[in-house]
Amino acid sequence: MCITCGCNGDGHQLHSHEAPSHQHQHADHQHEQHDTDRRVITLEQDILHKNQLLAERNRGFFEAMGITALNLVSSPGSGKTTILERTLADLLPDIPCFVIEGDQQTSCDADRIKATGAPVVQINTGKGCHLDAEMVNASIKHLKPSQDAILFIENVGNLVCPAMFDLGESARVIIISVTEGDDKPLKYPDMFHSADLCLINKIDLLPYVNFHVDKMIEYARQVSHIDTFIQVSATTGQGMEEWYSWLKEKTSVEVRL
Ligand SMILES: Nc1nc2c(ncn2[C@@H]2O[C@H](COP(=O)(O)OP(=O)(O)OP(=O)(O)O)[C@@H](O)[C@H]2O)c(=O)[nH]1
Ligand SMILES: [Mg+2]
Repeated sequence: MCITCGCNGDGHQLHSHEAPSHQHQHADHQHEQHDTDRRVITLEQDILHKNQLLAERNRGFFEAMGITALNLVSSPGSGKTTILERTLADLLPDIPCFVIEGDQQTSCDADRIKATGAPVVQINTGKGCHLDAEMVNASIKHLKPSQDAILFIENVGNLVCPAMFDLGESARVIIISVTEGDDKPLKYPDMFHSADLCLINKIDLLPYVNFHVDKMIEYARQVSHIDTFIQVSATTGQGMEEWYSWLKEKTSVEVRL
């Protein structure tokens, strides 16, 4: 269970049959459960409201500085850090880039980013399963990103909770790798619904896995407003130029604003 957002699975549905003799007991339980649910919902609203206020402060700072802040979300291991490593190697020093790394434990990812030469801050969320606006706010005070920079925020690998937490980002980039299965958009619609761009990573592995790119895109279109899907391989570099073009376009729009 995540102690920050309380995502302990309450409210889930089980598609199984119940014995009729337990109906009365079940009604009492439902009543108690209803009270608990109300408390959980109130707490969740408070947390999200506080998060939203801080997210807007972050957004104001990014806009004033002409910073393009990108929130990278995905399930664990889809290749966020590998994409960043290659991106930073190719874009630095032409474009100033800064990185915030989010993981429950370790500084492994920050160490990998540091090796590229980009300034980086690692956040360890402990039991938490997502970054929030307060963590980002504290990190930017350390990181001090410069004007017109790109700030990459690698969220904790998780396709559920990060969807709820606005960090004040300019855009949200969802990464799905071809080893995860093409049905992910239908199973985790909130995460896809909140994203602006989808990177389909590890396409070098397409010949070896049962993943249909067209089907995945069709599912994502059913649950989101994403109109740009870029197929990449962070390992071979295939498709990365298209990603860089998107980044450059995004950066120039932010600067123009
Ligand atoms: N074949 C292949 N492997 C990749 C590619 N991108 C990443 N990987 C591998 O996938 C594994 C996970 O990559 P990471 O970049 O650490 O993934 P991540 O999303 O940052 O993982 P977390 O931070 O733990 O959520 C590593 O072994 C990478 O080498 C790719 O394009 N092709
Ligand atoms: Mg990583």
